[in-house]
Amino acid sequence: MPDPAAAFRCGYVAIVGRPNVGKSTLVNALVGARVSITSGKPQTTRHRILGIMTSPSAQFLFVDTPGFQTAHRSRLNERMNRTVRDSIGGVDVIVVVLEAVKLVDADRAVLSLLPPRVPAIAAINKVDRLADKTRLLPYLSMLEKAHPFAAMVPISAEKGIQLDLLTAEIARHLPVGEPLFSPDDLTDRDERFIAAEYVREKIFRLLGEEIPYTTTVAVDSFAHDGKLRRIHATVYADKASHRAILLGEGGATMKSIASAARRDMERLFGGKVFLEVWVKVKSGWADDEAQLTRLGY
Ligand SMILES: Nc1nc2c(ncn2[C@@H]2O[C@H](COP(=O)(O)OP(=O)(O)O)[C@@H](O)[C@H]2O)c(=O)[nH]1
Ligand SMILES: [Mg+2]
Repeated sequence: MPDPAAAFRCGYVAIVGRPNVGKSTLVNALVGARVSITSGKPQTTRHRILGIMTSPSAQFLFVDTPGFQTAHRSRLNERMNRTVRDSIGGVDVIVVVLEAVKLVDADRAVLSLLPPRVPAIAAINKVDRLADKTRLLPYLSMLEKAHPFAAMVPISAEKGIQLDLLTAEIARHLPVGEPLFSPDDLTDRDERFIAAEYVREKIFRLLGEEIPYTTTVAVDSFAHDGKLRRIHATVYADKASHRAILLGEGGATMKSIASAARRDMERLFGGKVFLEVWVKVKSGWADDEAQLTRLGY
């Protein structure tokens, strides 16, 4: 009789949590590549993105999601929250990312979405920032009361602390099955999508509070020219004044955004990239259903 414990496992793992707890950083750390963009600002992730990790015994299909948020109402945010709800249905395991040692209302809102039938694992992130580790103990007993977690694992996505423990806990709940993707695949998203995301990431990282939220990026053309990738992208700003900030003095700001994005693309794609970025004004795109659909939300 074959040993069922030795059989290959494959399944979907939703990564959920309030904005900014480190969901995308965790997905990237597990996959070993930057498939999902990250920044210190909430709402960096706007789409459902699959990060794929294949070990000798299992294939993990991590579903990164936008942070579930309750604060701001826009059509874009409604779509992002719908994405979170849709991602939770039909997965094999849910990893709830929390920030050590916090449990705020926004975390409880996420817990209230968890379906009772799907095992949920708490990943208590950013323990590297926790000077006093004894604070974890009372925190864990509080969490235990807040939700019947299958496991609770303190981790640091950024420093790579206890990620092997987390994947071992996840693997226990994956169904036995053949891999759904090639072991080389890191994501289900294509290079065109990632190119737009990398530009958006630099905007989130380099520009102040308001601009990133009122901005989106579309790739107009993506062509292979021998080993070179030629990419033309447009950044859509909500107002003319935002366009001016995005461009900067003599276009200097957009130039540094574009070259940082290009360097990241070259690293992930493994080849030279020519990137040209235009900045245009498109008012009200985040509340315009037709625009949102056209822009891929
Ligand atoms: N100190 C520390 N910071 C982290 C860790 N994981 C993520 N971060 C930071 O938290 C911020 C939000 O991360 P991100 O992955 O974009 O969060 P998301 O909104 O939940 O996807 C970024 O500035 C990350 O660098 C961690 O383990 N330790
Ligand atoms: Mg994210």
